[in-house]
Amino acid sequence: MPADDREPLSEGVQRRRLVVAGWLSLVLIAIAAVVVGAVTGAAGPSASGAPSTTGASDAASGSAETQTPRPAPSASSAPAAVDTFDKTARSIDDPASIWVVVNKLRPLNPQDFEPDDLVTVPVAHTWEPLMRQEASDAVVAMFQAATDEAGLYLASNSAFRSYSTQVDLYGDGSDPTTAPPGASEHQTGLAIDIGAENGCTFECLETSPEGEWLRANAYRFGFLLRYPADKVDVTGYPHEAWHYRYIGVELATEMHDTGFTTLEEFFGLPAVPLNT
Ligand code: DAL
Ligand code: ZN
Repeated sequence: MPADDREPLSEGVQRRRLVVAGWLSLVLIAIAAVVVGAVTGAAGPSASGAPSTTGASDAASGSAETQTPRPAPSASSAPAAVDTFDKTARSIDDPASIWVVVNKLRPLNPQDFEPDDLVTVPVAHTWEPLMRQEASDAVVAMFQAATDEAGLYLASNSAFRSYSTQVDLYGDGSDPTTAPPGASEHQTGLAIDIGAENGCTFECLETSPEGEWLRANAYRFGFLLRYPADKVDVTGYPHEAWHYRYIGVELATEMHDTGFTTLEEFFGLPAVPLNT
């Protein structure tokens, strides 16, 4: 049938059709709004894990965004531990500094340096020990702790040595465990050769309970085993299980905690080969 032959719709039918069309439009708009809302919500900051810059106000408002569970932060986004230790806090060149680094490449300046606060260390000994006051106090505390904590009795075999004493000891330089005059830590008043009161001295410390206790605990009192067995080509000396150097609790603890065993490596200084 030709289109213009169709019977014209009554007004009532036209109104009903308009009403139905209107409702259909409203339903479609509502569905579209729901879909758009869902899509934009999924891509929002809370779902992406991006930190909110207004966390406090979000929490206060109790918005849907803050109620959405946030993913746990990944391991890679966790803040790294920051070591704030200041390696420049004290001089490593000044012979009066407890951080002074002395080795065959770094002799004392002046060569005949002598500390001005030497005291007698009140501990068991073979040769009367002199050390700087701060180091002496630390030795006393450490020896006492060895007794209290482990029933061990430590003794001093050598502490401060003057330049002229080191000249006598060094002789023709044939002993690889004796530093050249002017390059010995003993001259700083901060070094001590430790043994046991029972007569176990020097190499005996490598296997004795006293040596074992010192290796594990000396850092707590500010001391460092200065010439470790595995660092002879860093320190320039064979293993000396008896030679401890006072560097203060702060530095000793930092080196212990970060795994550094020589001052040369900790401060980034040139290694000293054994035959230097
Ligand atoms: N035994 C150490 C290296 C000194 O003589 O200072
Ligand atoms: Zn020594």
